[in-house]
Amino acid sequence: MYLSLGSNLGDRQSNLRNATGRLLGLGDVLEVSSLYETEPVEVTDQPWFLNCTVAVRTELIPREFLAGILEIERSMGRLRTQPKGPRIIDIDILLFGPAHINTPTLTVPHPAIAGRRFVLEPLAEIAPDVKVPLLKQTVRELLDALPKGGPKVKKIPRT
Ligand code: PH2
Ligand code: MG
Ligand code: MG
Repeated sequence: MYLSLGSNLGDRQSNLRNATGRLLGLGDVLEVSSLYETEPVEVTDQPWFLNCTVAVRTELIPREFLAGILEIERSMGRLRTQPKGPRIIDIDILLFGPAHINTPTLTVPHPAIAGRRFVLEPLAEIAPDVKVPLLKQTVRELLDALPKGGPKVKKIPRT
């Protein structure tokens, strides 16, 4: 299963590292992408984000896993003020194996995956050949299909 993590408040890098550590309480963290400095999309009047993606193996079912990530967000002090606005930490489920999920609280594959370079670039680093259910394209194909010149995404070299 693949997650997107984002932060644009406080020490963004520590927030991503902290959240990744806490995910160990929900399953095995198999892989973490590089960090990417990304221009905000949708709500553009907010600080730039750091984003990354994470591969996790879990025995939890999606509803339990979602409860776990919401609890991580809450325990890290996330306040829900403005939708899509600034946040200490956001953890989104992108893909959950081959599952299609459509409930009022969870949609998988993530409905915005195909349009977001800040998701597809870090995901292509760890899972380029994974097929996205419903869209029937791989992550690499979706990334290659994005228009050039959209919101900026800059990979931060690992040190
Ligand atoms: N998350 C959003 C809205 N806009 N922009 C970037 N660059 N990165 C994000 O993680 C992000 C965003 C809503 O979750
Ligand atoms: Mg999000
Ligand atoms: Mg979210």
